[in-house]
Amino acid sequence: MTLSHKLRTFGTGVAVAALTATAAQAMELRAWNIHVEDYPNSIALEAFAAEVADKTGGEITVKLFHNGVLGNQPDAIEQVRLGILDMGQFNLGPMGPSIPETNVVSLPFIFPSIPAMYELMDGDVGDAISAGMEAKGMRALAWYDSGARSFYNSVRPINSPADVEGLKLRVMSNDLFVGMVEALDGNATPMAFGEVYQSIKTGVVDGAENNPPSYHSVNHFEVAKYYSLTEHLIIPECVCISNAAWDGMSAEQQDIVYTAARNSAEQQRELWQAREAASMEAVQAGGVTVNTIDDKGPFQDKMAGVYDGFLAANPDLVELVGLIRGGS
Ligand code: GTR
Repeated sequence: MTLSHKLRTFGTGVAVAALTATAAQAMELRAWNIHVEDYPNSIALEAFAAEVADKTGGEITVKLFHNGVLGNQPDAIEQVRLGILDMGQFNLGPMGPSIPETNVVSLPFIFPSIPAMYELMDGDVGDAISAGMEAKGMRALAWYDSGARSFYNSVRPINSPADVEGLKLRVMSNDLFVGMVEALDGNATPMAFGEVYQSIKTGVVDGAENNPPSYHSVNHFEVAKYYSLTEHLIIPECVCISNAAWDGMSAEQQDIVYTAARNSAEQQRELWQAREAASMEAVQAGGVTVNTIDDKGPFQDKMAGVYDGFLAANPDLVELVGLIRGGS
């Protein structure tokens, strides 16, 4: 019997009791994932699901929906917050509009390196961000790596901020990224990930920005042949669960789910390193021109206004930003 059937049949009071009883016996967690099935994140999520099913003796199962089939990321984030969806493997970038604490990792060049990001996210900074999420309906169980994002486009290589001028670039849905591109005198278009390939191909935008595995996995490299290693954003990702699903579990089940997510993050981080290298090779074999940028200083200097605006608008996040910047 489905929950809605129960609600119709018994009325709310009895239905809640029935749901609780069912939850203690068997719970299926529906989980959103944007990536293709052989992506490091997807493989790690499969391992997470297997561990949860195994350790709970089948009491909890995780049904994974890869390839973004359950909708775009901003919508999925809202659905997990509301408990309509149980879980999601989210990038923190599109979370900023609804969960302000997550925005600190969307500030350009905020983490000095990937190892520093790991250390901070596995410590106080990650805890503070997860607390912000909890207040808005979900929590982070573990942090996945998403490398560094760089610009790519179909027009020219980017070596200095002046090369960005006039380029139409897709960004994830968050005003911070619009501000970032505008600070470089480019034109920013927020857009869902799934629309980017066609948009570059048809010239709606000239390019976008992403890490090598995503640039490669959904074939953006075929239509935007200049990949310039600006590495302007290091945005971690979460394995997130709705408060509703979390609160419906026993303490023992929560422990199993948490541990499985942490274990999957260890695997994801290892797979990520290998995938990044493989993607860089594959896109170059596919005709992409990659250029490195020895001095990122001119790009960083242009971001002063983005920081000033953010800190002025979010005085309560000044300390968290300071924790990251001083914490390496
Ligand atoms: C990827 C990230 C996705 C999504 C995508 C995008 O790197 O893993 O969750 O945020 O970028 O650009 O929309």
